Order: sequence, then structure tokens, then C-alpha cells
Amino acid sequence: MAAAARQPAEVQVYDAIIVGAGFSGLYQLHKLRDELGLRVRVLEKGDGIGGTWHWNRYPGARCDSESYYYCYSFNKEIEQEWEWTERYPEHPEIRRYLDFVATRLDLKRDIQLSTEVTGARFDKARNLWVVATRSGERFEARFLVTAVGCLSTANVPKIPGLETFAGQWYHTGAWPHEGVDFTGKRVGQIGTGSTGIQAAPVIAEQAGHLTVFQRTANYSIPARNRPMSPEESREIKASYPEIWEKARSATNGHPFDVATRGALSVPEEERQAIYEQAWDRGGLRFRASFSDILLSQAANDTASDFLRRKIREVVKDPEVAERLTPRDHGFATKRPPIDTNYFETFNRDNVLLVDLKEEPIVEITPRGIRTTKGEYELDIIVFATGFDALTGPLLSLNIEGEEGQPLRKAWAEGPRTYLGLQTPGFPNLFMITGPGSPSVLTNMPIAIEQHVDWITACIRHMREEGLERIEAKPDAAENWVAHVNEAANATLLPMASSSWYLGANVPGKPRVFMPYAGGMARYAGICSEVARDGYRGFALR
Ligand code: NA7
Repeated sequence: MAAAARQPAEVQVYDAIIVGAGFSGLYQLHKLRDELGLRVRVLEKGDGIGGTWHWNRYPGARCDSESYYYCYSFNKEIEQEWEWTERYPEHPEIRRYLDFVATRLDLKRDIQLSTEVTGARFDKARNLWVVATRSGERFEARFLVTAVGCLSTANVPKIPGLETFAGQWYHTGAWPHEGVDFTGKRVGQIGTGSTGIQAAPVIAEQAGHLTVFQRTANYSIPARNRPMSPEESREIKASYPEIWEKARSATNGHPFDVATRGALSVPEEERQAIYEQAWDRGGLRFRASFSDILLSQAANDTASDFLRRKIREVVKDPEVAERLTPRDHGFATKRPPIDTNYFETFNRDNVLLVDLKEEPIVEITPRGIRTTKGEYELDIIVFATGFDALTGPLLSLNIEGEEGQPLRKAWAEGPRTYLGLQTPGFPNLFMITGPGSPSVLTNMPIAIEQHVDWITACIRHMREEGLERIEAKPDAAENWVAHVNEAANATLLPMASSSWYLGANVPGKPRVFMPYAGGMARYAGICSEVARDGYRGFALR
């Protein structure tokens, strides 16, 4: 590729700037550079590629989607050559995979690492984005594509006294690359979401003692991780066309069927047998046991009750089991974790559960964590406290629209997008898996590929037609936000009051259900129709 033209003021000019070098940024670079022939620069804050997998290196970090479909589908050679070693890929394996893809497609030469975007503003006179970085570089490009992921802004709760803590503390989403040695240490882990549920069993095995501070008890399904056998791998590779077709036509981008029968349409005994089978098979597919687990409270109760019973069966101390049992929300109304020995971990002698509903944290002291009942002495605190999800990564870029309005202000009452792809007042800004798209409710690579393909086709169209500017119309965004709400309200999803889907985990964040719950296949259909209809709802010129 020709080097970017340099202007006297050292502004580096490109056709497109992509922010982020995870799954979405890599694929978007490939499409814009290698298919459309654009001059593209990827700016990545981390010192390596991999996005969420660059940062999330905490003990036990692995993907909850199965490896054979947590990958790209667009390139047959990559698909056939890469060998996954386990049913669920652990973080180093995903990084190796992305490195393999980036090398194969020669992407690295256009990715600038250790480059944090600190601001971007739209110059409406010239119809282009001006992007600034922490090191003082300036870039200009017609298109700005955010590939920043949905879960990349770590949420470290503001607990008084953290700065006085004499030990070490870490957030799981910014884990030290050299790892943390827990040997013989007294460890406190705050948080029992998907991350905490993966981390606790591994930390407990290494640490002298682990105290798990739980605010909301969670359901979890055994992952049943295992090595991939060569026969299984061969079979999968031979069936990829069907696998991808199924994933794309599914509600959640996973290549399995959701049962068509309702939970209450079968007798109790049969229902229990179906749940037992799903429990033994393991993984997120448990949710697909019946068609209405997220649609009917009565159906959901049957799944929730089954999982509560499993906790009682696994955890030996009935009081601990009761504290670990979720009673305030139904199964899968929050993102359901999957685990390896999570509940079993509470049978260990070196593990203690602290229920923060009974004894809230008062402060962090030099020696540990003090709750209303007493002080827990600790050497290390692990914050498995999640992320400022979906909007956080976008707002932290300090984006200003065509009238100089900050995105933070435009979204003060929650994200306003059209299709999760664009927001009014911010022309030529495309958000891969932005709020208002299915994103986190799906197997992410499927959602990412659909968005990147759509954005690429849109930019191709603009260039062919000699257009310089595309912007979501305000009424299209209003209607879409209403539709996103309507889709969420048709399910039980908005009922979990502590869910990060609603922004509830971050104090002061607007309570808006952010991802699109109408289903991946339906959503992709709407996007295609919008494009076919001359980009209905967008203003182009
Ligand atoms: P989550 O799912 O947001 O979980 C965060 C956990 O931390 C959850 O148990 C929270 O309790 C807890 N939390 C958050 N803030 C606090 C404070 N201030 N005090 C005590 N406990 C707190 O994040 P994860 O990293 O586990 O998972 C994120 C996604 O990554 C996951 O869903 C997958 O999609 C991959 P709460 O439930 O809010 O009461």
C-alpha cells in the first residue's frame, strides 16, 4: 500500500481510521483495504492486537462460545488451516488465532499499536474526521470506524480507601501480562459475573486463601470444557458451510437450534430430563432447551428452579448454598455465565463466601476489605467487577459531532443510534456492534462480520456514487430506539435489575436496555433491507 500523504502540519491523511485491533478492527481493515483499496490506519491502544483478549488475561479467562464458531467465517483457508485445541478457547489461544489471521492477511503493517485515541471531531466543511492521539499525532479521514468492542472499559468501583491498600489490586479486564502469583496469598475477589465465576476456581487452587465478595448471586452452567479430538475437528471442518448458515439464521448467532417446544408443553418428568441432558452437555446451549425461557416467566421459573437445585446438590454447606442461590432474577435475564467447578470451589477449605447483601463493603483499609460485619485481611484484591459496557468504550474516545457536540452529551439519557451503526449528528462515523445492535446477545464474530460487511458495502456504494457524507436521520434513530425497547420488553431481559445490559452495574449510568434483543437473523434482515431501499433512514450526499 502507498504511504499516506503527509501534510505540512504532520496531519496523516487516510480514507478511513479504524479504532481498535480486535476481531472487528482486523476484519474491517481487511475489507476496506483489500477489497475497496482504501488507505486505512488502525489505531490500537494496546501494545498488541487481540482486543478484549489482549486485556483479559485473568486466571481462567476463556470464551463462552465454542472455539469452532468463535472465529471468522469469511476465509475458507483460515477456517480450514487453523486447529482449535479445546472446546472453549483460552485467552492465549484466541490471541494466537488472531495473530495467525493478521499475519496471513498481512494486516499488521497498517496497525499502529500503543496509540490511544483521545479525541475525534467531525469537520463539516470538509466532511472528514480529525482524530487526535495521546502522543499528539493527528489523523484525518473521511470515515471513522469504531472497533472498540462492547466490554473494554474496566469498571473499578469507587470504594473508599482503595488508595490506602498496602497489598496489590488488579482488575480482570486489565490483567498484567506477566501474570499474578497467588501462591500462599490471601486473595479477595469482588464480583461474581462471568469473569468472577471463571476466575475463582483457578485462583482458589493457587492461593493460600480466597474470599469471594458476592453482591448478586448468579446462575451458572458447567462449561464441560475438553480437548478437541482430531475426528471432531475434521467433522466440523467438513460441515462449515452448514455451521455458518445455521449461525447466521439463528437468534443468537450460535449454530444450534433453539427448541421449538415451550417449557410447559411437556410433562414435569420430561422437562427435568431435558434440563439434565442440557446440564450434562454444558454451555450456553442450556438456554435453548425450550423456546420460551426468556419469554415466559413461568417457563423461566422451571429453568431457574432446576439450576437452584443444582447449586444445593453441589455445595455441601446448606447456608453457603443458599447464599449462592439467585432469587432476585430469572436465569439468563442477566448474561448467563458458564463455569468449570465454580460452585464446587465453595466446598474447599481455603474458600470463604461473603454475601455483600448481608454485610456491604464499608471501605478498603491498608490491610484488606472492611464490611459492616468486620475486616477481611488480604494481600491481593481482584476486581472482577465488569465493564462500563457498550457505551463506555465509545464515550471514552471523546467524539464530537458536526456541531461540536460531545457524544457523551448526545447520549446523556442513553445511546441513540440507528441500527446500532450510526448516531445522528455524527456523520461518517460507523460503530461496529454499537449499542442498539444485537452485539453482546450473540456469538460476537457473527455480529461483527455482519456489521463489517454492511459498513464496507455502504462505503463502496458511497464511493461509486461520489458521495461524501452519510448520517443517520434523527427520526430513524428515534424509531429504532423505540424498536430496541419494544424488542427488549417482549422478553424477560429488562427484568434483571442488576444487569449490565441495562447499565445497572455502573452507578449513575442511564438505565436503558442497550443491545437489540430482536434476534441476529431478524436484525441482519432489517439491515439488508435498509441498504436495498437506498439506505432508508440515512441522509447521503
Ligand atoms: P459483570 O457480569 O458485570 O459482573 C460484575 C460483577 O461484579 C457482578 O457480580 C457485580 O455485582 C459485581 N460488582 C460490580 N460492582 C460492584 C461493587 N461496587 N461491589 C460489589 N460487587 C460489584 O462483569 P464480568 O466481567 O463478569 O462479565 C462481563 C462480560 O464479559 C460477560 O457477561 C461476558 O459477556 C464476557 P452485581 O451483579 O452488579 O450486583
